[in-house]
Amino acid sequence: MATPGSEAIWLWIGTAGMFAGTLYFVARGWGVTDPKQQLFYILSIFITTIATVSYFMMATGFGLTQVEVGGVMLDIYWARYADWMFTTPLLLLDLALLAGASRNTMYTLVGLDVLMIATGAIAAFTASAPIRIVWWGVSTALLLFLLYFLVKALNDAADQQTESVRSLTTTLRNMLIVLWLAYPVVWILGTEGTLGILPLYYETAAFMVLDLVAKVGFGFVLLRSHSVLDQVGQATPAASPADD
Ligand SMILES: *C/C=C(C)/C=C/C=C(C)/C=C/C1=C(C)CCCC1(C)C
Repeated sequence: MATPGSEAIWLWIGTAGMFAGTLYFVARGWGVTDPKQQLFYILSIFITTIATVSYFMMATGFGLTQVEVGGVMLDIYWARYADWMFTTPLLLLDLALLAGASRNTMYTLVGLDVLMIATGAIAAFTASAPIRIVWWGVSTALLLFLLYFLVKALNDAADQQTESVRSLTTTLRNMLIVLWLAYPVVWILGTEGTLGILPLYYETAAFMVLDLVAKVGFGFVLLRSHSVLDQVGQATPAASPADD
């Protein structure tokens, strides 16, 4: 167990933000009785709860360790990877359920995602700087393939959706693509990349903002309209005129 430096401020803000998001989702979902809508609340609440625990662990130093790379000690917040291992599959599940994607699509997305986070964690714990970059490349390639597959799978599922569900799916999909692509960039520029471009203080702030928008912001947009969530899986025949 190590002690966080000045970057702890961002970890405390992250803890507070994730906790506030959790409370908001719990309060908003309290009276919801429709099982289909409840599932989106359950997923969103678990996502921010896991992140609250992870941020608290990091802020208090439990989630921090040191890895020696080329004689230099790097501060590595390992709790991020434990968090992402669970929260990123849940985020993908949120989107796949909204889109009405098939079970096989969900398994494929979750499988690629778990591999991406696992190889990213290996990168963070590798002692050789060049090998770290190789693992980063493997993880980033998996992310690119995952995003390609996501776009294709959601397009394929589009004709099973009503217009408003499709539009919400597209908004969330675009949010996810832009936000998720920023993670490998922050990582390689930050402490983990060993290039020394982005100091830990700024890297921690960047991950905190990304995490809050990708979890609380994403959940906020997803749960904004109950009437849209009500239409999940209820495409009208008129929505697919090309089918005759
Ligand atoms: C709420 C947390 C989210 C949405 C986290 C997403 C994280 C990623 C997309 C991380 C990707 C990474 C790579 C593609 C390369 C290596 C390092 C990672 C793990 C930062």
